[in-house]
Amino acid sequence: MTAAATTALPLLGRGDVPAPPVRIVHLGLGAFHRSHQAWFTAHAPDAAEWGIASFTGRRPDAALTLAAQEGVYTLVERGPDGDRFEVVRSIAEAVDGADTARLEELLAAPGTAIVTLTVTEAVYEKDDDDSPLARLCRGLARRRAEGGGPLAVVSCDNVADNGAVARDAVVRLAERLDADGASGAAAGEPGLAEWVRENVSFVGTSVDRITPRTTDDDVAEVAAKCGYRDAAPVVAEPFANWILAGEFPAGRPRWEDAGAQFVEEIEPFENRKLWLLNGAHSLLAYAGQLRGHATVAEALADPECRSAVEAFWDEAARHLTLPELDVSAYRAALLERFANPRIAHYLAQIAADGTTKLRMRAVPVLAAERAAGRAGVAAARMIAAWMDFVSVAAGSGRAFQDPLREKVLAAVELEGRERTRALLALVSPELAGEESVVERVDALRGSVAAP
Ligand code: CS2
Repeated sequence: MTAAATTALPLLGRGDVPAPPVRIVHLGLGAFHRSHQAWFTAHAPDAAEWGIASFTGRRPDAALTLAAQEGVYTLVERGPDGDRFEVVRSIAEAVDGADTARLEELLAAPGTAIVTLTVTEAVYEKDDDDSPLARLCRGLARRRAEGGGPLAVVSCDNVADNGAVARDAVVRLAERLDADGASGAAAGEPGLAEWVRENVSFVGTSVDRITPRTTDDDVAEVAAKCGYRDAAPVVAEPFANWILAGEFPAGRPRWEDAGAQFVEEIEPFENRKLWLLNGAHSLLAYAGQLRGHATVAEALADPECRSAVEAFWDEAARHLTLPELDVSAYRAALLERFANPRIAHYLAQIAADGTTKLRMRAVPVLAAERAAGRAGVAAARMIAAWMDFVSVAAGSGRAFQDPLREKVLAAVELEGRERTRALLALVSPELAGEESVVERVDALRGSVAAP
């Protein structure tokens, strides 16, 4: 379809159907939020009662584009044999994250029952006043002051123990506001931190849906196949999974009827996802790029990368013992998902923020193997591949993103085992303190070489 023909098409919007009332506030309006939480909410039988106000984090323009089409967008479900198109209407408002007045107003509103988060792994470690979590805290201060009542915060980031990590980060920021006299609590009154401990439930989750970046071709395909203009479609694999544990004191959509699973204990499920899926992703991102591959599917087709992944899965599986985890079926499904030839999931995208990601994906498996009296060679190989990758990237001047980028660059300047030790300390200070681990990782440097 020509550009002129596309421009002549009607823009996607809500038509006569009103937006659902806002009861969920989301921080981190990106593609994954739209293929996952917004999609599950749209599929709940009570979707008409649960609208989402979604605030951008890093890309304000994403809110403008989506707001122009009244929050409505197309989900392109990309299976190995073709695409399915679906219009998702659960986002009632798409808002620029800089609009903190609207955020605070909605967080204080008694009708708001849930805050969901996709703010990226690294944000939970940030203490600056402008982080999304600091903005959340200021909104919660207003909710406390105005008597908006309890609510649930649901972290949907790939962080181990994400519920507790979110709670610790929010309480820490609330204590800071209390100490600065900025939380609105009068002297002698319980402060914001105490209010958060008593009124905010932090729900832990494991989230899963592979969602590569939308391309111009995807936008053109939607115009050609759907007969309307959508400047912000999202592409995702058919598979979607959401496992949650925790309380919702002000209610929630019936996500279980949309396929979500509620469990008592999230940790085993979280570990399965973080180690098997995300662990394999990180291993492929570093080893695969060193071997010249660009996408997950390409890297997995390389026997050397594939066997490194299988070896890592064997190690991780020894610590995933709950029968309902059904690790062999999960592994088989992952191989199929990763091999989907129609999804171009770029390794360069997955390689970002290595120090934070490896802490969740490789370190726990290595530590568990050592506790069981074994070396954890496959997990150590993943860390070594990251070291090789950042060394090559730094040497070639190629950009790479990491919250500890300056420290990574300084460590790369060192020589031999000292370099390995310094890099390992950025991923795990504990492991870097064990000489046998440093030696093991050092010996594995260069082991996934270019073909
Ligand atoms: C990936 C994840 O970029 C990454 O680090 O491992 O985004 C992954 O695709 C999702 O967690 C899949 O659910």
